[in-house]
Amino acid sequence: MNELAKYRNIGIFAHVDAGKTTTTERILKLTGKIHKIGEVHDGAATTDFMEQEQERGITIQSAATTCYWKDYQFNIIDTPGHVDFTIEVYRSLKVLDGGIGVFCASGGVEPQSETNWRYANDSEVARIIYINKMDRVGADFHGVVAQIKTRLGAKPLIMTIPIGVEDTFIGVVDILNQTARTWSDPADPMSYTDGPIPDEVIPNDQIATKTTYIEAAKHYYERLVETAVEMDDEVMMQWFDDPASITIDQLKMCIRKGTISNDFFPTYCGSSFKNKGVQLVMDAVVDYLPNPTEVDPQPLVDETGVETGEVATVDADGPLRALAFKIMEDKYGALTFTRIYSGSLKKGDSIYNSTTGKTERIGRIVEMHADSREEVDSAQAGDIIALLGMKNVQTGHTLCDKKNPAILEPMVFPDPVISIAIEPKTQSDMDKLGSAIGKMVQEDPSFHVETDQESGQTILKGMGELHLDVKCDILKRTYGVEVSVGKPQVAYRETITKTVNDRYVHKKQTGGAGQFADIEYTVAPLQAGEGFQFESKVTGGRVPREFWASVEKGFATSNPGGILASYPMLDYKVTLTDGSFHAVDSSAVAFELAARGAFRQTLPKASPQLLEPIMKLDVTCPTDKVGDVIGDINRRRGIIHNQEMTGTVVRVYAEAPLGEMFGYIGDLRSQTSGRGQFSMEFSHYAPCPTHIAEVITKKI
Ligand SMILES: Nc1nc2c(ncn2[C@@H]2O[C@H](COP(=O)(O)OP(=O)(O)OP(=O)(O)O)[C@@H](O)[C@H]2O)c(=O)[nH]1
Ligand SMILES: [Mg+2]
Repeated sequence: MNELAKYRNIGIFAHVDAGKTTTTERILKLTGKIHKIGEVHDGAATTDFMEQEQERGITIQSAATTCYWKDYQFNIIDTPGHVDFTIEVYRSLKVLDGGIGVFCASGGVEPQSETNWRYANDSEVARIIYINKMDRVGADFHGVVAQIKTRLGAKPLIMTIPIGVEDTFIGVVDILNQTARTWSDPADPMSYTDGPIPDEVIPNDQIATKTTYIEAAKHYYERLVETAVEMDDEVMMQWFDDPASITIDQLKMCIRKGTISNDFFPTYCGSSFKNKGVQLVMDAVVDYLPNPTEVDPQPLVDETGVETGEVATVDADGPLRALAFKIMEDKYGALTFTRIYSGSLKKGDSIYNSTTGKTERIGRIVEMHADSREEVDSAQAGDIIALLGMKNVQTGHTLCDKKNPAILEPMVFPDPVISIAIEPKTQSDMDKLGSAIGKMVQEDPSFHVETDQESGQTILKGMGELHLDVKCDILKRTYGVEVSVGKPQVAYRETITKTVNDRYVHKKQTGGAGQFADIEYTVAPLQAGEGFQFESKVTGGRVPREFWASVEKGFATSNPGGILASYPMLDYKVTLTDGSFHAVDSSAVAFELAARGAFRQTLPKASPQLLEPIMKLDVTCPTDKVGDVIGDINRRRGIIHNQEMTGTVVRVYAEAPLGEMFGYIGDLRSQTSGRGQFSMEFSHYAPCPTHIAEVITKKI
């Protein structure tokens, strides 16, 4: 087992198609983990091992793999870029210590890169930046660096600049070492030589002024030193006194400090596909990204999720604190991916699940390599491993030592925005459906399943059309369940717009003990995003304190109440103002039932309103088609926020209701002769126009 200082738990994240999986494949080749490079578009990349990934050429689930570079253990998670699978990025960031943010040299800062970057900011994950696809037409290293500054508000620290561009891209200038690394064979990442920086003028399309590579290298070296020395007072003083005395090791130490504190992001470039530049990124992972002991330790919380002030200190000899962050079903059963923050565990150990209160024995421990695995006997703080044989563990559960229990900060998952109804084709499909769905829901907390009370249909809920499409495909191919699939439906919500004061008395006298609860209350609308709130202002014990929670529960569990169309009610507050009770007949149940009655009685009087999900759109289309594209977005009740010209294409930023966006990709393709692209993510809920709301509520 390696010492903790030599661990690097890293994630690779970016927009769809930026080259995360292609880059991971190169890392695996360079570390000797695989012998032959497999390409994404041939369905052969190691980490895209699901059939659905190979056919579509996209990553759907994050894949973990372990490899060694210069004696350092890399635990790498390759994540998907498509917004429908964003939960995979979210949960990976939770368990990683550092990341590589990949950007496409011609696409720039694309929407999902932006979203994932912000997630990483929230989790304070240290990152290096890798600008990939320098060989592509339209590649513009400095343009992307500028976008990173303006769009992400981040500070890139330029560590390499490209030599040549597009089909003349041959390698990079290593700014810190003031050397040039060039590759001779695009199929072989090892075909490089380190030599002097070329004494040539940089092609105009990269830098406006006619500088040479030597001049540019000197310029960026000076910037790099100035930025780096600021991280350490001693080095800074030494630099003031004698700039020439600063060593490369001192600079590396300073860059490491600034990277870990998120002051800046060491920035590299290359072409993973053409096998150029990836080694420098791997060296940067070792040199600049934190080991598990260098990141803020995970906070512990109490049963209600409030931080206790204690943390899970990264120490193999400490009490066990591990987080189950992903469950994956494969042919051998359920694998529980686990990050150990503190302590260690061995095969056969009994561990305590503090979320469920149950104890379980660990069957086997494996180190994952995409879909293959290597058995290990034990694992310790800092490790990311998978456990076999866990029965009652779900995503987000804390595993610990029964004698010294603790709960790690839980994970929060996004709510699904669309749903489809499915129906098994035959009785045998019906029989298999329940267990298949059970396993799939375990694997993916952003995938929900419900049974429609009236029609008896099974409703699948997810993050987007692609998400549910993939689920239906998994049902069919992995579990052999054939289903017919309905049209996608939008997950609407309801709210109220008026404040109402009201009273409800629940009274029942049937033979024995009666039931009595009397409540007076106000229901009032809240701002968007505030959810459901409850407060009691009752004084003088008119409704005893012990029943307040029952009143709250009664309102909360009445949801979805079917006020307009049976969608969950959002953003409203109930204030209990007064009431009365009976010494014998009042009980928690009576007050809960009173609140349920109150919900049905009062919410319809508070001018309920239907809310629809609004999506953020980012559409790219050729300049001559932009009129058609904008016209179409307007017809879909969209609002255009901004347009940006980049080369021969226009990027249109807009928002539109999800209900109008089904099948959009087909329409966009036909408007733009197949050249348009778009991405869409959930933004917020907004009131649905009356004429549309009427149609929807009538359907129910
Ligand atoms: N020209 C060029 N193409 C590349 C480069 N890197 C990746 N590609 C191609 O871009 C496509 C997408 O690459 P992937 O590695 O699947 O991208 P990804 O970021 O993993 O995509 P998702 O996981 O679906 O979000 C593939 O066809 C790659 O061969 C590169 O450096 N240059
Ligand atoms: Mg991928």
